[in-house]
Amino acid sequence: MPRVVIHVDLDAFFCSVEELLDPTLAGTAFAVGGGANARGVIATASYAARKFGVRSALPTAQALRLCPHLKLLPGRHKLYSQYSRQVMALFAAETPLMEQISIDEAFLDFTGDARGGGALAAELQARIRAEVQLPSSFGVATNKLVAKIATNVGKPNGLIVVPPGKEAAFLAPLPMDMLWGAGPKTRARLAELGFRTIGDIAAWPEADLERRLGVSGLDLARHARGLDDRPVETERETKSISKETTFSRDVSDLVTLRRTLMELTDQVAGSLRAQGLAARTVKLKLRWPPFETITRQTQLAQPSDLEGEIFEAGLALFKAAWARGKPVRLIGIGVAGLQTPARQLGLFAPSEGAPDARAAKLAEAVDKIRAKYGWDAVKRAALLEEDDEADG
Ligand code: TTP
Ligand code: MG
Ligand code: MG
Repeated sequence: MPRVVIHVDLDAFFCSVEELLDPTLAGTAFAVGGGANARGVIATASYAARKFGVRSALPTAQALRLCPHLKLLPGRHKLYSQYSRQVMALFAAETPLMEQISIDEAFLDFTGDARGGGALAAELQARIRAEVQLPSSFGVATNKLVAKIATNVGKPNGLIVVPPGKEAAFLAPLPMDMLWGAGPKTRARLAELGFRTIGDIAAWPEADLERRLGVSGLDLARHARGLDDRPVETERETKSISKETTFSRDVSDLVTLRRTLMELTDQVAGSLRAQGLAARTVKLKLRWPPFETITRQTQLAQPSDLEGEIFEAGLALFKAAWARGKPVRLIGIGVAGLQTPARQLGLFAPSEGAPDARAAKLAEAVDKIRAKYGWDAVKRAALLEEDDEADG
């Protein structure tokens, strides 16, 4: 049975809340964001302002050059959170299979519901409009990837249903940029190779994409064909271990961010080993001002309980998600897909002296010392180094 995955994202969310409280804003070019002096950026812009090129994350000074009559509002985040909770509660009452992925966005899994995805989405959209007075867009498909793209294609006030079997055909004519999940570097590489549409990627030999882009090339090839088997995961049922840090002041230098990520990974891996578990999935969480939170995840080739392997995967996610210099408020790393370590099963046990075996022995020794003398008795050399690294 094909899955029924619904993706929903509120339209111009912060602006829509402002408009709700001040209807004279309707149809005008306005934005929520920081001031033009200092280093203010646009959090979001009304659709009327978007016609001038005003976008999220654009420096406010630049936005005012594009649209001199732009009305700027400072933002009321508590209020936006309240509206967000109201909308999410409405979804949660309809299905336990809900995954909130940002303040205004969620996946809902309605597989097996007799009402059908299209009707359900229409009903939810009408209820958000009637009960919370906010505009939203919906995408319905057999998986998360295609559902989210359908939402984006239909925005604003959209509702697009992609029937089972039509995923690749739906994606093919769309610009490559709509294939979410690919980091800026991968996108740049793809543009260099001359790809324009998602169909261009789908038509390209998979092996060549892998050769040029590594594992992310394989993901990309699958995604371009509309294939995606990631489940809709509720917070509760995702068994995972994670650590995160909220900085007292936003941090934008790579050295600090990288070191923090490694410290957190060190704790996560230690906790995995303490429980005799290895992880298949590595997740990264980032938050930047005002409070947009993103999560990214990737699969390891083999389950691991070693900080080196988990860190490498986490750092790759970080580099794909982070634009150099962007201030970060929170960084976190987590693991999921927990199982007993493959190493102990011995099936693919690396030979003694192989890098993996050495790393495992080192980890074991570190755990012993820490058990005896405390966590800080051992610090990874890389945590002590202050050298920046090449942007690779
Ligand atoms: P989005 O859903 O990305 O954007 P949006 O709801 O404003 O517009 P649309 O979905 O119709 O394209 O983000 C939700 C809110 O998160 C947005 O209203 C403001 C905030 N936000 C930021 O503060 N900074 C950002 O860079 C982004 C992308 C969003
Ligand atoms: Mg939105
Ligand atoms: Mg959103």
